[in-house]
Amino acid sequence: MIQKYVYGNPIETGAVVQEVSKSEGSSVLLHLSETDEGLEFSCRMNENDVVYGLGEQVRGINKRGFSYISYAADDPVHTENKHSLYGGHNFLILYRQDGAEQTSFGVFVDDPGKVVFDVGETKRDLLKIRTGKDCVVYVIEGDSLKDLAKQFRALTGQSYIAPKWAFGYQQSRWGYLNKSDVKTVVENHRREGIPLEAVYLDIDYMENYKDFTVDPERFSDFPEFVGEMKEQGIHLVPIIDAGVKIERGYRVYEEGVREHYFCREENGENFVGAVWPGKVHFPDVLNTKARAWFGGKYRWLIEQGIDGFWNDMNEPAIFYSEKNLKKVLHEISSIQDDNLDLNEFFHMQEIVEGLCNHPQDYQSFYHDMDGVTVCHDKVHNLYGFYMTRAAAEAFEEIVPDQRILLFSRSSYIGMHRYGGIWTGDNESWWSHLLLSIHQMPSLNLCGILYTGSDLGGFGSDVTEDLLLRWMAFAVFTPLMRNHAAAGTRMQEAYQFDAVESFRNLVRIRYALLPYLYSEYMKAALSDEMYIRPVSFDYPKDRHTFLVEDQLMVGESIMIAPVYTQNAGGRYVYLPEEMMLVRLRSDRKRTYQVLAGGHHYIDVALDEVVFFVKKNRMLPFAVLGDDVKTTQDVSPDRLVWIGFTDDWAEYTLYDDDGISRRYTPKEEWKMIRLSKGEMEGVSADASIV
Ligand code: MIG
Repeated sequence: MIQKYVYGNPIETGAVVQEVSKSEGSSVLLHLSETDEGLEFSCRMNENDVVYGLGEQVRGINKRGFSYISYAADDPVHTENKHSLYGGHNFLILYRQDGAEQTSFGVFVDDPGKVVFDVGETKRDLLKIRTGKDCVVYVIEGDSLKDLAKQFRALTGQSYIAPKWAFGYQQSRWGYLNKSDVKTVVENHRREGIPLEAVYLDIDYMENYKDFTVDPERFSDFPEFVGEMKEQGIHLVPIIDAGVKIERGYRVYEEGVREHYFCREENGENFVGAVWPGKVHFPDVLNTKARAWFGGKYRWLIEQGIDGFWNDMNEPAIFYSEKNLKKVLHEISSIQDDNLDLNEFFHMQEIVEGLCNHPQDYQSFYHDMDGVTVCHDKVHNLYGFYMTRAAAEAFEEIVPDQRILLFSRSSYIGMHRYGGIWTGDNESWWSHLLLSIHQMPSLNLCGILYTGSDLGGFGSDVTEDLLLRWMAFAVFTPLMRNHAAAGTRMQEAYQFDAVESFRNLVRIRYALLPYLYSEYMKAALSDEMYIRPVSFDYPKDRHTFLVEDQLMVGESIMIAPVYTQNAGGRYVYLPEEMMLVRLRSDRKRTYQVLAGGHHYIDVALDEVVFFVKKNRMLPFAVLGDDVKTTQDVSPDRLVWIGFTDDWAEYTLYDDDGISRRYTPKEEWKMIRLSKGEMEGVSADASIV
């Protein structure tokens, strides 16, 4: 059951697709009070209450004990003291394990401005949500965690479906400067027998960082190059940045100015910020016409054979605004001849550093939301969503029956209908591998299924062992992309001594593809979660609510990644008897039945392990020696891995992977096998 409460005069955000009639008053589950700045919703939390959700954020799966602020931030240092990352995902579930006085519920705050979730940071037993004066609050009640998640998804719409090739292994780096760099990456993967599906083009492919241009020298004869890559099974995925370079004669800029498609200041002049291209204007993607115009620009690249994009810098990130820079430079020049004391020195340092993503800049420009002028600050979290929506809506016109890969850095609830996200500029830190493990279920709960982190870490130098562990985890995340920042250690799999281990890890991903793709598609088409906290499947087991580093992936398996350096394995909690699957490679598989409870599992650096639930099974592809892409994974050559002492069933989903005709449910293939027909250990075998 969903209740909708409307406060003030809220902006239509497009987050919700289901009609819900308005309820009077306020929810009895949340105590409402008004402050000078806005509204405050609060609720007491019992000792054992668990809070899930909030999407892309720092800290754990259970969000208790910290404050999270939805205000999209271009902040590349994702440490646990931060309150905001790139998204605004204002949905959480408060799950009550005991105490029948109130039920569990979900709450979605539809307010695209700043929203604060104090989940027991200030007071341990108090949840406080602070919003603006104008917002819509949806309160969802239901029978179970899965049911609450599903109702929320019905409210906000079906998750984006990527082409099947985007479930293959992908390589990226900021700093592939020309065609020859890209070719080298492809050649090395092919030479080493590491499957590869896509190479990303970061900002270096453009001419002076201008959107919808390709550098004519470094990437000459671009359509031919795209075609040549495609012949080798490689998709090129260019980046699109939010800011449009101010440059006379540059078509996108000139059209935008002429048609008034850019965000404006109060005095009507186009707002000027600076990002990679230098000074830019920001397309007003919240305006229907401007959005159609900007989205239409992607056509130029699609016509050259491009079928995937990543949208960056769309918080939007602003290195500095023209206005603020003037002010700061003026202030600095005025103290030029002074004998600065330390306070003055630190002040100077602060104002220079503060130029980046300055709150005042976000308050100083405006959108024309189809006739209504709205200050950016009030709708800040919508920008990345609407930039991505611009592209997705255009794709429907340009290639109505073809799936295009699309994901964004910034996002808001509702964007999951148009594309996925990647989790931005993490670091080559072990703690960020764990952070990624935490973020996946939280994002899935918010509808964002197509997602993953920069494997190996974006900033800093990766080490071989970290990349191995990271990839062993990412075998299970829909987006499996190795990406790194310019200036860091080269981190393609073939750069390391353990190249054979990397090959095995990627091949394991391809062997699991029939399962992973099937589970992704079923989750997307049925409004379910592809990756979940363990408690979602075992809510009666109190222990599972304490598990912060194991995840359910699809309907059949649980994973327990190793994320600690020099650990030769880890402790795992099994909520029931399960079958441990150990993959040395896609061909070396061993099985072992483990009793419910705590176990220590050895996991070598080059192994993937997972656990099959009782009476479940999964398809596993038999790969040829030379698998290059997802095209080489044959749906007809499967073995079934299962754990049962009798029989098991599995609904196998498959389709052409590229059209938007998703096989109707009646045709989903139900497969029923007895234990003799599958690989594994019978559940009545001896238990360890
Ligand atoms: O200011 O395009 O998160 O993935 O490589 C940095 C360069 C801009 C940030 C993205 C990152 C990308 C980088 N971009």
